[in-house]
Amino acid sequence: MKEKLEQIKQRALSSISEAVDMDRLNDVRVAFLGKKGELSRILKGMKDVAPEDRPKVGQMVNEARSRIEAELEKEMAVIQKRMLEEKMKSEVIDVTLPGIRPADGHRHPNQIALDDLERVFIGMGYEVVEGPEIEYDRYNFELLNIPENHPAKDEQDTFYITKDILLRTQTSPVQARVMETGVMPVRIIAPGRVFRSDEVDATHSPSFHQVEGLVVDKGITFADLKGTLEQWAQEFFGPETKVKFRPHHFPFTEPSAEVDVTCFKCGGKGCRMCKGSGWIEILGCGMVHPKVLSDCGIDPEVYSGFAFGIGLERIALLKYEIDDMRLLYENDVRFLKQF
Ligand code: 2U9
Repeated sequence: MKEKLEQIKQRALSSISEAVDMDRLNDVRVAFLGKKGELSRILKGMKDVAPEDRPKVGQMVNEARSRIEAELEKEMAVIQKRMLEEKMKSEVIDVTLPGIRPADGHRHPNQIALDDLERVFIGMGYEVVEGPEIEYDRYNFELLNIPENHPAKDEQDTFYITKDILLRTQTSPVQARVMETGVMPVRIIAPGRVFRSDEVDATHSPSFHQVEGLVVDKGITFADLKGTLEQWAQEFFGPETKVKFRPHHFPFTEPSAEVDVTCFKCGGKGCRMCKGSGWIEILGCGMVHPKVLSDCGIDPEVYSGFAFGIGLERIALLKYEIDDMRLLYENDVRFLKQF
């Protein structure tokens, strides 16, 4: 029996030393120590052993089991260590390899022009305010001195949702809402998308962007308007830029003007860009109509203000010398990333 046990032990130890991974090691455990394993079989055959020899045989089986278990543990630790080393080797990261660079986006020419414009006005103490694209007729037209039956309200020009709700045709309702709060003084610019029922061509789109400005305080005059717009034009188009105010009409401002700047391409000499005139029309402006002030709850005897409106696409097309507005909406990155 002693030899048989010794032989089992030797076979177990050599199987353990030959095992290459945890699965093989487990097979060895089952084969020698399992319920139906070789040592259990010896114990089951104990009935054939003489009673006086049984304690001795039991002790020998236990010794063999302890030795095999200890060897299994030792080998298990060796295999685990080796597996960990292999895993670390295979997962090694070469930190010197160049990273995978995510594709860069690019600011849209409209956004570049808007950022440049906002920077100048923020520098002059203006706040940027936004408002809803779906508006009430009251804010888009009534409060801006555009009453019922005014031609600007024509269904041909305006996208009506109901009789009283529409897609805003200008960003002026944002300023009307600010004035209505009654918090003075007001010094804001309102950039945003506007909608007019237009056919698409090189200079028109049913959806475009405006940046409107509004200043309301005690003692604001046309001189403040002229100085402000001249300052903006020189920072935006270049320090040599001159501005020219031509009389015009808007329902929400009185007096009103259109503003030209000296052509930033030829400096005013006349070229293809300015169609030989030396001047480029850039925006509309005026002193806020007293009726607009009073309808928005501001006393025109105490306060006065100026307002202006700039077509964002118009200045982006001019500044980047793009000759077709449709290019701004096609989102072809090859075009957009040139600016
Ligand atoms: C309030 C009072 C007055 C905003 C103004 C213009 C002149 C103007 C055009 C520019 C290019 C429209 O997109 S465009 O075709 N706008 O010429 N806008 S004054 O006047 C306001 C605004 C709000 C409460």
